[in-house]
Amino acid sequence: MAYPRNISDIDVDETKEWLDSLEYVLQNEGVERANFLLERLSQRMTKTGERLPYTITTAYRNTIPSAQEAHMPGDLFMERRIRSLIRWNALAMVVRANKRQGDLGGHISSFASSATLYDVGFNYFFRGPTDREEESAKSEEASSPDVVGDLIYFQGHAAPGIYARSYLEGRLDEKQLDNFRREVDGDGLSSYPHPWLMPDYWQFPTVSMGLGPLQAIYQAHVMKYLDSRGLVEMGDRKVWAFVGDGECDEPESLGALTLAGREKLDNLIFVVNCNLQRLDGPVRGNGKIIQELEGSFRGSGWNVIKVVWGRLWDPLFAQDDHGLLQQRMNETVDGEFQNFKAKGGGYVRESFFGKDEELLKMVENLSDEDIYRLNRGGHDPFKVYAAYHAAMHHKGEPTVILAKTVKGYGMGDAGEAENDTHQVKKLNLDELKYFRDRFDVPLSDREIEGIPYYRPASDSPEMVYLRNQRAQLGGPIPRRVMDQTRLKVPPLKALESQLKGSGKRSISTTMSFVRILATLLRDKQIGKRIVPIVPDEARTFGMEGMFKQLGIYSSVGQLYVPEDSDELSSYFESKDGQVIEAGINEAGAFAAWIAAATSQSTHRYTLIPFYIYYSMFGFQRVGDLAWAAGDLQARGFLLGGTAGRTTLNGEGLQHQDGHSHLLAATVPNCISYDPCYAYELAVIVQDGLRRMFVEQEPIYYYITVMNENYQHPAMPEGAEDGIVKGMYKLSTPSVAGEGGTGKKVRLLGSGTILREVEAAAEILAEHDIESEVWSVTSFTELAREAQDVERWNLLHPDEAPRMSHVSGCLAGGAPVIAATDYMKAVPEQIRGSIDAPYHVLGTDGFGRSDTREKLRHFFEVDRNFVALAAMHQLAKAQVLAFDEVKRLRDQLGIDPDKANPRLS
Ligand SMILES: Cc1ncc(C[n+]2csc(CCOP(=O)(O)OP(=O)(O)O)c2C)c(N)n1
Ligand SMILES: [Mg+2]
Repeated sequence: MAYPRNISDIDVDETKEWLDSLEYVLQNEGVERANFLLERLSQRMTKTGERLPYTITTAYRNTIPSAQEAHMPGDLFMERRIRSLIRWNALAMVVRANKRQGDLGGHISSFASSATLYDVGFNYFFRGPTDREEESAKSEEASSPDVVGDLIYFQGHAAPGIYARSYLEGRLDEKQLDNFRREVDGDGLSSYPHPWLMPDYWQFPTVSMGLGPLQAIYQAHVMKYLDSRGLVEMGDRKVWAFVGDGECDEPESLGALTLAGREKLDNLIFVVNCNLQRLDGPVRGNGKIIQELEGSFRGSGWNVIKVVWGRLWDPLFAQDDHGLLQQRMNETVDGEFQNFKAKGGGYVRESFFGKDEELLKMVENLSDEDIYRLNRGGHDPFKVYAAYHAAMHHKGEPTVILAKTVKGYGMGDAGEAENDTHQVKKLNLDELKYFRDRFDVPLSDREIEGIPYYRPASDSPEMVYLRNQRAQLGGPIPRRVMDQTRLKVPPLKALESQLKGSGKRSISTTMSFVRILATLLRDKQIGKRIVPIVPDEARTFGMEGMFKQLGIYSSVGQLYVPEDSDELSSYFESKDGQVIEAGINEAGAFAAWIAAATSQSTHRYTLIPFYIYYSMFGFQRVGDLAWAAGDLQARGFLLGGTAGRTTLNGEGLQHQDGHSHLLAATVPNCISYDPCYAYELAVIVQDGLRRMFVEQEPIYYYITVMNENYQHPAMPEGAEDGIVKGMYKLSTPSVAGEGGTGKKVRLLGSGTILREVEAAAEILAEHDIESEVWSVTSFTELAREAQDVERWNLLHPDEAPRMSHVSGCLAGGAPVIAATDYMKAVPEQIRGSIDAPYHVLGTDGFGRSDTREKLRHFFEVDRNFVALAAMHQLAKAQVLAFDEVKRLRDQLGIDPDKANPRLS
């Protein structure tokens, strides 16, 4: 129901009586009692079966009454001067970049609207990480909250403003500013917040809209988790997320609000910059974004602080005895509010106040200019300070500040509140002069022509003030500091049980993974750092035993006796639970994984997260988060469970994953493996621990694990190196005849399809064909290394060429056949490195439910197809006759007119 409902007052006296009663209670018994009465009234009302007569939103005004605002202690004028310089330098940076260097882009109007929102935070609230070396050295123990500071998600398009402040602070120089968006040569500033490109500066990539708010919520959640488990004390640290109002249309932005409300994340503060505009035009021209967001956030259990109006409006509201001004505010849609800032004070007088004689009278003593200057809350440092102050001290709920601003504030004709302001990157001289005058930037007409940066002398009052404010808050931000402590990770022999084979027992690699995880969890050095994360899928992977053993994290523990309390592995929630059960929420689980996988920089305390999920609902579903994880230099393990198009046999088209390895390969620092045997998995996990947590490589791991049960052999001696490089040779079946038959093929297999390849070797042996069988644990890693080698050879033509691992393994001319449970494009990646005929079998096409045997035949990756492909290659190489291939085809019952799985 829209607010306000359009009902007229049919009994003014009765209304007055009710209101007087409320007023009496408020004055004599206080807000709590008034609230109690209202709640009783509303309870009574619901008995009628009617919807409640009031809505979840409040009137279109500031939540904090002006009399209750905390007072900003600093020097307003000084801060305005500093802010104006930041505004100017941010603008100059973008305009210069586009004037001197062609169309490198950049944004002016976003930061123009949020400068005050950031400034008040920088001056009074955002605590920076301290630089105490001894503190980070102590990181075996929990680091203390004053060391690590607050975590701030800056809106991506506001980056120029953040750089401009760092410039004033002396952290960046003019050359760096001039190299904004020139990232290739190393000393430039990245277009947006990217820790990969500026690892000592940016903490969080936010420019893919929606990912910032989602990650911030899980960041706050994981912060509480760490505190609750006694690993990192939270203190009053905060996570701040600056979000665009247009950005709130992303499902990811609002999708996790209820988690924040439910978990009472009072360490989380959202600031939504409600400049009413997005890229193309108004966010809600026909409605009111602030009201809409208020409803969503309140409904999700958030403390909502609206900062709609600046203090210049206060006297007008004070005169609004009949609520007319409020009524006018409530009924005006955002499209009109935008007009008011684009078209000037005269227009506002006429079309806003002009609706009513009484309203017109209110502003009769104000000039059009005065009316235009009636400021919005997000541009008033006092109002913003009061809101931040209230948010900082609010307990038991996360807070959102809905701050109303003007997009392109101060840009005048260059784009202030105009629909195309988002794209403005160039200003003409008159527009620059307007901006300079608007903010009193001390540059002459002549000077301004060169659009210079402006930084007062280091000992000027402005610079001293600026530095002092930050010094009191622990130093400059943004700043990313890594804990470089190398962990002591268990050696491979700790995973002995997985190395020696499963004997007669058939197990899946998922089971093997669960055992590896259990071993690591028991490890004295790293056990407590491990964070198992599941999206309502623990039972799928046989991990329910961990519920009781480790506990599922819940901020309130367990308020009920679980239904299965008498069972060994009952559902056990606890305040210090180690497992993060994210519910059916892959994006949220991934965001929790990211928060844990970056704790080395956000908490200076290393966590080792393992997130296990249905592989189909991984990269394909949350691929952009996986990309952000790369940028973030996240360290941890992703386990794609029930993996493989034909290995997950009974779930069908939307579950069977044949492409996650392709998608994983698109993230440059994601290392992916598709192991078949338990010992391979053990080697890969142990090597991953070493690379990420001892060698500190900025990589993360994606490993597919499967639910097919089979016997696992013991690790062949010396296989470790090949396993991590991506391929190694398994034993070769013997073939009749001294010195072989001269008919030889090389067979490559990965995942469980390796077992089909091994079986194919047996079929081929029956036809006197000798096979070398190779287990390929990662086509992607092989291809990457081969490309790197090729590149090195290209750049060093005068030196002895290097050879890639894959080329070394597959030297010689015998045909090579590769089979995988993934798309053909996965093994195709190494074609260029093979100097022999190469045939690839893969599972292109939509999955479907059936038995594994049927599916492998359908997708043409079973032992028969491997054998057929091998023989066909030998025929092409004139080693045997095509007739023999046809005979084998018929003997194996392969229908030549079989449907093409890619298209059927
Ligand atoms: C996922 C995604 N989609 C689209 C964009 C392109 N984009 C960049 S800024 C922008 C408009 C932003 O509007 P808003 O969130 O209101 O921020 P403002 O600049 O108004 O503060 C768009 C569509 C993006 N960066 N990310
Ligand atoms: Mg906006």
